Amino acid sequence: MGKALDGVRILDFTHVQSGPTCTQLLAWFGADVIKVERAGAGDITREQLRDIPEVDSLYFTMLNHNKRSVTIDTKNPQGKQVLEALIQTCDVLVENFAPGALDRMGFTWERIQELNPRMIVASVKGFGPGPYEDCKVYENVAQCAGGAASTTGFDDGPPVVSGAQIGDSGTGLHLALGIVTALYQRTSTGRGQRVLAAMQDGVLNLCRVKLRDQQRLERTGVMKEYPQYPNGKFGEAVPRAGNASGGGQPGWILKCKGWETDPNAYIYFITQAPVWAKICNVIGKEEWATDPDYATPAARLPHLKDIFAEIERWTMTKTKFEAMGILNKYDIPCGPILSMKEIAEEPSLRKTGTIVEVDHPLRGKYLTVGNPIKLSDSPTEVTRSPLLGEHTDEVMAELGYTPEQISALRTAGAI
Ligand code: CAO
Repeated sequence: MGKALDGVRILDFTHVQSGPTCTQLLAWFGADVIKVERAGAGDITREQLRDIPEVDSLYFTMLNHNKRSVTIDTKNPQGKQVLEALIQTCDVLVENFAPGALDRMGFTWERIQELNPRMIVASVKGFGPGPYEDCKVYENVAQCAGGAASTTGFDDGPPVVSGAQIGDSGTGLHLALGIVTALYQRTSTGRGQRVLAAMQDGVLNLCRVKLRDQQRLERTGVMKEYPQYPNGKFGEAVPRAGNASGGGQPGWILKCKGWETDPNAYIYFITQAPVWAKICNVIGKEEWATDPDYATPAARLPHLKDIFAEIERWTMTKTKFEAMGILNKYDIPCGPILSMKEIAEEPSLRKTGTIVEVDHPLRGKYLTVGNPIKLSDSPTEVTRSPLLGEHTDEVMAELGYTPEQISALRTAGAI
């Protein structure tokens, strides 16, 4: 079966996490992704957080599946010529260097346009144009600057960053959408264009509801679904809401049987209005279904703390999976707090290819997260990440270089 992006060639100048997540997705959709790395070292993540000496780390392997690797010294004049040949034959150049690095290599937008007017140049940067545009940025910097950290955590504690890599992988996703959109527009214009995904913008996009709340707060001075209501104080900015679920359906994380020893024996419980009577039945508080202090969502808001304490008395008598089984029978929305160990062992995720076992020539078998986006006409087969420079000769030959020329370029240190 063909793939959605068959025939699309990507010159992949990405490193660390944000850029590689983007090009990995494009590779899974069928693009030919040629990753350019520095000879001898390569993407810095190859050697970061290593669990096996001298073997590409899981950090690298899990972000660079289905790609080819070529090593080119982009500062060597002959290396630059090879890059020019690649620019002329690729559709998209993706990069997440520090601001200005591509220009310093000599590959300005104007130069790239001269070489290939159809080329789409896609970049991840920490910030868009503005006071911080020259800064180098990593995941947690973006979470802090994009509004995630100030709105995450508990009211009486410091800002908290999330385990979800919304700054890096989140921005990689945004960039991938920008790239396929630009490819689509090129089918009618024939022209390439620049695509920019700034990490601050990507995080803020994912924190959209918090900017909504900022404006609600300014207008009314209070947000009744926040745990600060009715007893706590609201300040000028959106406060941290703990585990409250935001929208119109109050939720909280509750202890389950075994919580004393298992840090993940918890369940997320949502007191959704249409199933309120069923919730009351399940937890043995039938009277709450008709009591005017509890019967409507508005009446319940000032009592949420007591309500969740009462529900927790019930969840603590069940394991999170037993509670799930019972609550789902009544369509009461809830979710077990799953550990990474439980997720890794979950058979249904293996079956759908969301968790995949991959074999690597040096590290052996390991688990990775497969393509989370499933296309019925473009199935994903996850293949291992490339060794450093594994495909240099192959790609050079495709560009028309003879074995003698390849060997001369190698001697000159260009590749
Ligand atoms: N041959 C020769 N030189 C190469 C090369 C190659 N194949 N590939 C890269 N280089 C050079 C670049 O030209 C650059 O040189 P100059 O600084 O002299 O112009 C240099 O390597 C380093 O690039 P860099 O500044 O991007 O790398 P860094 O490790 O110093 O910074 C990072 C890393 C991530 C902070 C920075 O790239 C950045 O801010 N990127 C944008 C935001 C981003 O993606 N952040 C997420 C990272 S994941 O948490």
